[in-house]
Amino acid sequence: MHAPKVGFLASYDRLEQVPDYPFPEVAFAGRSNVGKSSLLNALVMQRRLAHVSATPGRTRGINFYPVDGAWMLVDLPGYGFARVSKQERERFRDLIMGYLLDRRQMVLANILLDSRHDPTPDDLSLIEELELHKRPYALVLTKADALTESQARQRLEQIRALVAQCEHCADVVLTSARTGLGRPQLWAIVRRAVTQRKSTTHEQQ
Ligand SMILES: Nc1nc2c(ncn2[C@@H]2O[C@H](COP(=O)(O)OP(=O)(O)OP(=O)(O)O)[C@@H](O)[C@H]2O)c(=O)[nH]1
Ligand SMILES: [Mg+2]
Repeated sequence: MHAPKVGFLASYDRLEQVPDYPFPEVAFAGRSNVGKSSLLNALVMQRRLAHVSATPGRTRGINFYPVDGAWMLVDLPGYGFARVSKQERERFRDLIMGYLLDRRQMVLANILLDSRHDPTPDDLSLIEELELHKRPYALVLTKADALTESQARQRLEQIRALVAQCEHCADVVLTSARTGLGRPQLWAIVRRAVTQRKSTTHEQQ
């Protein structure tokens, strides 16, 4: 794989502020602290692109990272973090759900699930919403370095079974931002989504 050329473009607090960029977008969403920013960095092999922190609630806006001048990675704030004000939680929810369900440019949402735990009720209701709205997503299990091989295999089977009947789940992949596990698979899933959108847009012209 070539090293992608990636930079930071902009951060927005509200969806209404986000311009109609003419590029396909691949988003990272999931509960607070699940490892979204870390995995985005690992995917493009840059250590300090998206801000990472042990304190949940680190990513507060919607952040755009252009890749090779052709498509965008989008880092979203996390959901399910109790220690922010009700007002801030509602702002996060509007931002995340508004983006994931309605953003026309979004070709894939990577929904991150912590491989060390069962999915939370918030995770499950997000997956349900994506299915209902026919939105393309992949389930990405994070922090697999903290599991034994058999625990990891069990978790992968559990999540695969969960989406066995789902129509819009592109894939389930086991990853670790720490070891790079699953990176080639995730890259392939992302590239496929971007390329598909490009070819359909081309056909329509
Ligand atoms: N063991 C392990 N820890 C990880 C991995 N990825 C991230 N972490 C840790 O998990 C914590 C949260 O990482 P972030 O990437 O900031 O998580 P986030 O989902 O972007 O968090 P918010 O922006 O706050 O929602 C940090 O302490 C990371 O070092 C991983 O693959 N393995
Ligand atoms: Mg983050």
